[in-house]
Amino acid sequence: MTTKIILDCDPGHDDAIAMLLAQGNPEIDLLAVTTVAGNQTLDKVTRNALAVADIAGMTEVPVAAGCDRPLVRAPRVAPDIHGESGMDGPQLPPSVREVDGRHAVDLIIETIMAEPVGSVTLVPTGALTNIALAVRREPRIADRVREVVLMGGALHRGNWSATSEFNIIVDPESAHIVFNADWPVTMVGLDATHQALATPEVIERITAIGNGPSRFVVELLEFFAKAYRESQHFASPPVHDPVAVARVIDRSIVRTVGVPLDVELGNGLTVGMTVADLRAPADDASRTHAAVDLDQERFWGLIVDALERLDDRLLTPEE
Ligand code: PIR
Ligand code: CA
Repeated sequence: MTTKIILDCDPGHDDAIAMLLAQGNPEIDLLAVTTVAGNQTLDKVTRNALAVADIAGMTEVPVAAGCDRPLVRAPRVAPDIHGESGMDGPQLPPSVREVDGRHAVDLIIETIMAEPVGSVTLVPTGALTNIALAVRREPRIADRVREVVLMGGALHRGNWSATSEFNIIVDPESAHIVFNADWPVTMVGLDATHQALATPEVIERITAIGNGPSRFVVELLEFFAKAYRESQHFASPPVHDPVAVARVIDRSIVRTVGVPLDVELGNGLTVGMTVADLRAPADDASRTHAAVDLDQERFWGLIVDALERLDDRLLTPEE
């Protein structure tokens, strides 16, 4: 059984790897890639998404651009981590692909409404602006989506402020809408993604694959490692976004707890914090779940497997 997903992203080094995992894994049916301003401006992340779509051989997958700024707050980008292009490191030729003519919000709604109820999983790996607008514009998608499995938030610490993670703090109002809409939400936050470290051993394993997609990933990881060393005091960089995709492929790779979750919208110290109410016992039937642990060995196994398969696909001539 494959799972249909829409990947809403802001590539972004780790978003690019999430795209490759989604395209290369046989259990994922990638219906669309949509982009949102975050790591860099909308134009830049959309250009990057198209380039990654080329590398992944996504001939059938539409790539549509969405919102170019958060709902309420001023836009902000992360050049210290992702560079001026949003995906610094690899030298990429401009994509020959065209961006889809539809706005990402429309494409998300159309896609969900056209698929059977309960069949589409939304996987946002950037700010939640497109997803929030989609559920406001067409509230019926809340009942139709199987679940929202998002990279964002954290239970114990932030990365953009002491308490808050980048994807949430960039557009907390959108995050608030998404966390409080009546659909299941799994928050794959820093508690899990900070375990997805691209150590030298991991980079060696990916290098050993020796195909085009793997060389691209190694170049991404080399830039990302340097940025994370210099600006975040990390010995190896955490590869956040593919952890959300991995959770969709195999739930048991990411351990979660079922707890109430909400988003702080005040303008004080904790703006953009994802607040878990840990007073009640964890409940598997909770509408909201937070990731707490990652099976690192199986996670990297999925990445390696997907990169190997992508090469096969590129070698298969199209009829
Ligand atoms: C990663 C990101 C932003 C800032 C830093 N320091 C690191 C991006 C990633 O693409 C990921 O989706 C999320 N935001 C992690 O906070
Ligand atoms: Ca991202």
